[in-house]
Amino acid sequence: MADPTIKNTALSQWIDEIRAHCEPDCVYVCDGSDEEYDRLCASLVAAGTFIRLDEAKRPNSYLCRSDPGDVARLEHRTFVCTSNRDDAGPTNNWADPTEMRSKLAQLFKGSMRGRTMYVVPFCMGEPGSDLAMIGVQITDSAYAVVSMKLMAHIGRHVVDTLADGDFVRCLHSVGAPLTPGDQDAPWPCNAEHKYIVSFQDDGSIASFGSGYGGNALLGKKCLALRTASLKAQREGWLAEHMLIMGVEDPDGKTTYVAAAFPSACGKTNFAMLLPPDGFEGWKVRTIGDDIAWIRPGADGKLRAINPETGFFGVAPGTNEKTNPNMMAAIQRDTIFTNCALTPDGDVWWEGLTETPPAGLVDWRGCNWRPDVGHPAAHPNARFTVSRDRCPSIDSMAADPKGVPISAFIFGGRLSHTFPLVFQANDWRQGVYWAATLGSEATAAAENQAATRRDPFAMLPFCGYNMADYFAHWLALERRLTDAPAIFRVNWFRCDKNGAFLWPGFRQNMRVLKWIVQRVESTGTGAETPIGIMPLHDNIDWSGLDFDRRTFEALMAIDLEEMATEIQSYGAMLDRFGPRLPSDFVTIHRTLLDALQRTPRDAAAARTASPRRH
Ligand code: SAT
Ligand code: MN
Repeated sequence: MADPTIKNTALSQWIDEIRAHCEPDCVYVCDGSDEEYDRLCASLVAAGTFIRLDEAKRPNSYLCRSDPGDVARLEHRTFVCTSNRDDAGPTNNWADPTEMRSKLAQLFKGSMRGRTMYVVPFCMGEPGSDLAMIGVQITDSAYAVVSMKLMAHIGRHVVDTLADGDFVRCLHSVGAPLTPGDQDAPWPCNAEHKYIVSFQDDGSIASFGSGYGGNALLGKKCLALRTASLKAQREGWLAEHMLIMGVEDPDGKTTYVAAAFPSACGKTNFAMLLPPDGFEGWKVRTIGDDIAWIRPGADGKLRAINPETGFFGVAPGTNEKTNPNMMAAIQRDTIFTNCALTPDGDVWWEGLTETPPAGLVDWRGCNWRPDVGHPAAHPNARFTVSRDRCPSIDSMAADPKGVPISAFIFGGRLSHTFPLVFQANDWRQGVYWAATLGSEATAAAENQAATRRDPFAMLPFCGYNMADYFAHWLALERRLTDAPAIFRVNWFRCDKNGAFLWPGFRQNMRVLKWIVQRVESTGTGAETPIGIMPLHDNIDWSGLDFDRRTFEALMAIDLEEMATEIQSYGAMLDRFGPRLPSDFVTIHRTLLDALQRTPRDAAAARTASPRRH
């Protein structure tokens, strides 16, 4: 029966249709209130899914243990369905939409038996804003509902702002129906079938079989990246896998930058960076740590919002040194997933303290000792927390108009070849450096670690042909009077013995200051074929004794090595065939020519003028 309180006809029909197909015991439309959150968390405690943490140590917080077979976003089970295979492109897992719809119809049939079907209206971006996107997630996972509450605006009020408008249909089931008398699992999921699907023909999303992270919180990677990136391409804006931060100088002037890093590069830590000693008066403020929606304004400048309201961050490695702001944020009101439990009812993970406390229970619920041969927390253990808890949150974080973006930063984890930082010579070259971004699978002890190419850090998230995405980025420049400068950074360059040359973390502020100075036309650098690079004297070293020799090793470009590196991108570019914009091929060739023409000792020789190039 239609719910009379839901005025949007399309929504009430969709709810009825899904109820009839998935056969839940009951349907519940979420109001998004704190009271509802508390009630659902209490039901998750009763079900054995959540453990309430010690109220004094970690107020209003929970630990959740997932099924050991459901611990991460699943790229090989993620599909982009387009009628024309080429529209998904060679970097996506394509599936035929008709075949996928019929496969999923079978899987979803009766999949919610014995469970509550939650209807979660949600808004990515500020409700009522032109930039926002409204979705409705139907799910049989209460964990997904409470997580969505922290990550987005949810509840019935979102349906009111929707009026008769359209919304993104996001259907999710853990795929574990119950028959009467069945004992439910603490983390129900489907061991056999997992699908995370974007139907780009009608913009809907369906996810089956998993309850974890981006597989289940459908507003995140599915809607805010895969679905939104295609919408953005059609409408002339960008949906990016980027953090957004404001850098405030001692005079109170804030410069906003957006930055993309593949996973395991410390993106969240960078978004919450605490300036080091010697940078008194400088502040970094966080707008977002994962997703940016960026639009050209009438003034020809790009403005960005973070469509999320919370953080879903990786726990291992987070500590007072790497991210004190996040440590403060997760003091309370946090959901921890797959962390270890301490005997006094708190959480622990590798890297939190040097020595693990005694008596830990690991992420699978087993007693743990340091010699058991596996970590106590899962490497992809997470915390979910609202941005309101983060001390470094920017006052503009919820501003529906967004913040003006002055620079884009792209960074990978590369032990060799790439210097600490350089500024692309122009927008086109910057797009090239972003498109050829790569990251090594592990902290490389040797120079031969396998590098995964991850264009714009969007490999698993671009909802259409990546070649069209490159073209979209190239074309954007014409619509901007003030195109942001584009930078590449690499915190991970190693010496011959595999030791990191750069201390990273808070010290990255020195690089950020140079970037801000470049875009504010006060920073100086040296011209090289790959772009503009700071010399030792161009970096502010207050509070750090970083010698010239190490800096030179960190910044050195071996022209031959770089030319070989760029040649190696040919194979990746060839995969796109004729769809690759011809401009892109020109940029590739021009760069290669410039490298091959430059005399070996000429790199970093000329000093660039302190203005935007
Ligand atoms: O699980 S999420 O997709 O939200 C995070 C990630 O894996 O990048
Ligand atoms: Mn991410």
